[in-house]
Formats: sequence, structure tokens, C-alpha cells
Amino acid sequence: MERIDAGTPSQIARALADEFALRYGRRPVRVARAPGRVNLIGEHTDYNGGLCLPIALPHATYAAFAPRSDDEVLVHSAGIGTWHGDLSTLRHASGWAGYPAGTLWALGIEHGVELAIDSRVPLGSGLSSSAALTCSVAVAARPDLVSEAGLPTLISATMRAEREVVGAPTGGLDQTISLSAPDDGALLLDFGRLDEDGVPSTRAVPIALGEHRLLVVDSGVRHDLAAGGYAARRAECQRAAEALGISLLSQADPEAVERLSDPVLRRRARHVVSENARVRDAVAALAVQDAVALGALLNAAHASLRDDFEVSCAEVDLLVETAAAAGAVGGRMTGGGFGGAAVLLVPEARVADVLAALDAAWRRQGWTGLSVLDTDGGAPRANLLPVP
Ligand code: GAF
Repeated sequence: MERIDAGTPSQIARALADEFALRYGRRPVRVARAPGRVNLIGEHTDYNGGLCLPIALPHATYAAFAPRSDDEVLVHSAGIGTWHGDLSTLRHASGWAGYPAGTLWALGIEHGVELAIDSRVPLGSGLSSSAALTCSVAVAARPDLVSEAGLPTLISATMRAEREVVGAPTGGLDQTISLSAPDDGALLLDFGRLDEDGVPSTRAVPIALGEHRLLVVDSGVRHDLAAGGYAARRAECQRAAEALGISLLSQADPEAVERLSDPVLRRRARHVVSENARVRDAVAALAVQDAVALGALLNAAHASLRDDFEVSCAEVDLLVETAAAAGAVGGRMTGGGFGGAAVLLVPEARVADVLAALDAAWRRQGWTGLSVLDTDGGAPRANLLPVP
């Protein structure tokens, strides 16, 4: 199984600045990094006014930036491609370029830009490669906003880029953790308690799991949040909330949910309400370092995402089941779903067994593309790096 290395930020920044110089004939003015994330628990709750518990990954996206005196915009993304437009076409960039161009558009940048981008976050794996990209570009383009006062502008611009340019109506979880992660541990986000700028209230949650490790295993099945499934789930949640006569589905009464006449809306709502309760329970389990209780919550979350919210897939289900049979105390799909990665809670002594069992299961199926990432239990929020 391939191990995806996060790399060393200063080395990645140097290589990216060198690539920038080769491409544009000068050094960048700034280099920014923004982390991906693994969401430990609390899935599809953000846009329902609920709780999420993400952890920033050491795997990040890096953006090298320089302004231009004209209105041309040039973006090069390592291994992906180049995009050339101008200020008037930012809004209409498509595909991968919609993320960086959309971010510059949403920030109202009024001068041309040269950008070089490199990422260590696996793409389309439910580990927030999209927000790592938009947040790295936003921090590189507007370092003056890297402060508590600037945070709402950065969050809303990166969300608008995804919603209005890329077409993925995401809920704020990914941008918030990338831009405001604690250096260590998870961040509890409460989308039921937004400040006047729409930023969720947050609280750092230490992760101390003794002899247990968190593993992130990527199934290799790529997902695309702009493809329709994600927006369809949002719309169903909206309809369920309307049927219940409430504005935030996460706060629905579980008994009222069971009385919903539409079976699909009932299942969607059941996931959101039960998931919100699981996040609270997970925070309580972490407070007393109870890995077994946390593992059971991860398993229940997976079953709920698979059966009630219907956003898992055969590969990620097999990953979670195989890991459990080989000794994981819990595991679940992480991120938006329809493919991507799982987060597994594994006793230190069983890590090698679990990885070997996953490799064997993939070989039996004739599948490829399995990889593992270490989480290190947290990583710093998006920041500027010294320009090498
Ligand atoms: C994606 C979205 F971007 C988030 O806002 C969130 O809804 C998540 O899916 C599901 O929990 O990552």
C-alpha cells in the first residue's frame, strides 16, 4: 500500500518557488500553505446547523503568488495543468481552475496574478483538497486577512468560489478547519451557533488515544462534489426540515423524524440528528480517552452514512469492514462520500495487521489505488511561509 507523505513545508515551498521562477522568470512574492483535513465525525451536519469534529492534516496545498501590473491571470498547478485568463474571465473558469480563479474572483482581486500551486492532499478523497486549494490561494492573495478579523472574509470567499464558480454548494466545514485549525488535535465546529459574520463557534478538542492510532486510508475511488449527489442530499435535508417545520435539521426531535411520511426524507433526517448526537458523544469519549467508545461511534456513523444517508460506496464499506475484522476498534467513511477515504481507529499493535488485511482484500477484488496517510493528530492552520 502506498504511503502518502505530507513532505516538509519548507522543502515544498522551496521547490514550488523554484518552479514559479522557471515558469514566470521571477521569484514569487509570497508562498502560502493550507491543510487538508480528516473529519473524525460529524458528516453532512455543517449545512444542517450541526456539529463537526475535523482534524487538520499535515498534508497541505501550497500556493506561490506574485501580482502583475496588467489584468492577466496565470495559474499553474503541478501535475494538473495551466490556466490563462484575465480578471474578466475568473468567474467563468471551469474544472480545477475554477477553484483558484474563483477564489481570486470572490476576493475581488483587481490586478493580474501569477500563481504556481502544488498539493500533497490526495484529490477527490474526501480529505478537503478543494478547500486546501482555495484557502492556500486566498492566504497568498490576501495575507492582510490572516487574522481573527479577516477570517470571515476568507471563509466566505473560499465558499463562494466553490458554490458560485465550481458549482459545489459546500457547507463551511472544510474552509473553517483549514483556516482556523488548532496546532494539535481536533476542532469542534458548531454550525448551530454562528457569529454575526456567519462563522461557526469553535473549540479545540485534544486527541489523546493512548495505544490507539488514527489511520486515514484512501480507497482510491474519486468523488466529485460538483457531480450532483452532494447537492441532492442538501436539497433532501432542506425538504426534510421544511416538512418538520424547522430551519436547522440537526435540531429536529428524533421522534418527529420517525413520523416523517416520506421514507427517504426520514432516513436523511435520521442520519443528521443521530450524527449530531454522535459528535457530542465522541467529544465526551475523547475527554476520558475512551478509544473503545469512540470506535463504536465511528462504526455507528458509518452505518448511518451507508444506510440512512446513502453516501458510502462498496469500496469504502469493504475498507471499514476489513479493518474491523483485522482489529480496528472503529472506522467510517470520511468527507462528503461517494468514494474517497475512511478514518480508522486501530490499536497500535494491530496497525500492520489492518494494513496487510486491506492490501489482501484489494488484491482479491483486483482493485488498485489504496493508500494510507498519517494524521499526526493535527496540523497548523493555513499560513504564509518564508519565501525561499
Ligand atoms: C464536503 C463539504 F465540503 C463539507 O461542507 C461537508 O458538508 C462535508 O462534505 C460532509 O460532511 O466536504
